[in-house]
Amino acid sequence: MSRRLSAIAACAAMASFAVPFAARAATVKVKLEDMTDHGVKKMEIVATPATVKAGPITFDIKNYSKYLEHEMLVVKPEPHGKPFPYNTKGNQIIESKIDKLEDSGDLQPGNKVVTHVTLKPGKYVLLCNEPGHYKAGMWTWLHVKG
Ligand SMILES: [Cu+2]
Repeated sequence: MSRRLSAIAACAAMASFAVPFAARAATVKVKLEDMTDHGVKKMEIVATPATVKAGPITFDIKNYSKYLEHEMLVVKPEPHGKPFPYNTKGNQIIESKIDKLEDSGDLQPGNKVVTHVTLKPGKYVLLCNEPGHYKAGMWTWLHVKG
């Protein structure tokens, strides 16, 4: 990077710090749901909005299931579109082998939790790793823009 460009970059970085926290923070509502909930056809994670600005992000998570435990993990996708390492016997992604940035912990039916994560620009996967849930389709993309 040239000296002039790095000076501009430094100014841009300072400018972004000058923006009040409240103006930058985004909230994503996350619904964890499945067939036990009224009118829901399959296990799913619904994130609203699915695109947010980089920086501090609040996840407002609720498990809408009537009977099942769910969770929300924020994960960096594997490089080159590779699948997540998977334990077929346990029917789960191997969490020690993935780039996990946040874990809501197990949420009982009807329970809620709020978590805060600071994310850089990129594509992330929100998923539930209760046994069988990821394979059943309980995941979605989160796009974080710079
Ligand atoms: Cu689940």
